[in-house]
Amino acid sequence: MKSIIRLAATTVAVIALASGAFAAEFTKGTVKKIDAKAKKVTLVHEELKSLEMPAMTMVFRVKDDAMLEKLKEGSNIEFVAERVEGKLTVTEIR
Ligand SMILES: [Cu+2]
Repeated sequence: MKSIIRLAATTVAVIALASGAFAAEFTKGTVKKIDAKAKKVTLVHEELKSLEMPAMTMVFRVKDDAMLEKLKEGSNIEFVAERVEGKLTVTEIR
């Protein structure tokens, strides 16, 4: 019984590690335009492997206002994009 619990705990740890690494996959991009009112940003982005998307220029929603303040038109960023409620959203920036 103990070994089963240990195995389960190990499995959970491995899954957490794997998904964590997946979530933290940053993609390079350049800020082209910011629409603070609509909470949207146009990014020229490199290939987004997590979304199976080739390099292109496109509009993303941003997760929150604090993120918008960090962005400046023309600046190079690294970001994480995810599908939130069916819409492509920038969820992390560094
Ligand atoms: Cu795209």
